[in-house]
Amino acid sequence: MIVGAAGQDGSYLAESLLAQGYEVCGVIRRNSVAENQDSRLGHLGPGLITEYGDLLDPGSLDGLLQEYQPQEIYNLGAQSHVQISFEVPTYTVLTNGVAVLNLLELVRKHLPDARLYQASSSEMFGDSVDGDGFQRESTPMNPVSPYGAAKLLGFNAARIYRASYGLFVANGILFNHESPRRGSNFLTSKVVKTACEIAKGRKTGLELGNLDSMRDWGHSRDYVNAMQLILRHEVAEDFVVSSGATLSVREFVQKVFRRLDLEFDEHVSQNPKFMRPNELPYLRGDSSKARQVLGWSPQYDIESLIDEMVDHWMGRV
Ligand code: F7E
Repeated sequence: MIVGAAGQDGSYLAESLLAQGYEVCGVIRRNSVAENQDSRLGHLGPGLITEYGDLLDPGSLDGLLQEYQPQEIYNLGAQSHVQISFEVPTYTVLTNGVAVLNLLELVRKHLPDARLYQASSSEMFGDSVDGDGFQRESTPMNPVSPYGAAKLLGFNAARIYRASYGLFVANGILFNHESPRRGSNFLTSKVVKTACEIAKGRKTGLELGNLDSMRDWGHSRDYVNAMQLILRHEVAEDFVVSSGATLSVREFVQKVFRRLDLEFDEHVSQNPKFMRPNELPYLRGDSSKARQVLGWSPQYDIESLIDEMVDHWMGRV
């Protein structure tokens, strides 16, 4: 069962599990535009069972857990946009934090032998970084956004239920991961989509917020593979999943613009509208534990990620 199946990661995960012969139930939220509801899932055909459910409606999940009795549950549902979490903080904390507790309670009561993967995030580290410039499983967490604080509640709830009740609950602490399926209000998709529009003469400018923050970007396809390894590992543990490289927003934009023969200074400007009340300045993950213990390694680097996103958006805009 994938809670949040219609998202970027949910769709890649469903695809991968179906290809391995799993029976997959994807839990999706009702969207007023029906076409948007399964726009990332349509290509999977009838093999994927989809059901309406909502993390804020524990009764809906209760019914689905009892009906399907899943052996593996991936909780990928969230309000996933950090800037928007400053605008809807209560909603974000309820969805990304309190709802995880509700889900854990349901699993404890009805499916204590099931395995649960909880989508935790590098945003939980906030402004905390080890002396060598990396964040890893042992790095203290000091979130700087409602999103990060809410994810930290979910993360801690998972650890508490694992320690207190012996449930198999594992956290993946995933750093930024992107793809052609990334929503276009996240940095990478916004940059690539707009750069393609500029290259085709349909737009002239790209307005962004903070250009100096540093991120560790990988590909969603690689990261959903890590999720599966985490869930199938013999013991429930927490793992950082990251590329290990870091790049500023400015450097990311420059790479995309070079790929399309565009000049950064001619097109890019800053607009306070896209600045956050507080910014997480620097992320670089040390995923040695996942690489050594799980044998995980990413297939994509930043260049092949950008190539795939540019090819996608050049075909779309
Ligand atoms: O921003 C800066 C922005 O919104 C990346 C989510 O998946 O990863 C993601 O969170 C950086 C930030 O991702 C714009 O200030 C500049 O420094 O793509 P983003 P995020 O906030 O890092 C973590 C790991 C998650 O868990 C989250 O769910 O880019 N930035 N100008 C901008 N960002 C956006 N969105 N739009 C701009 O115009």
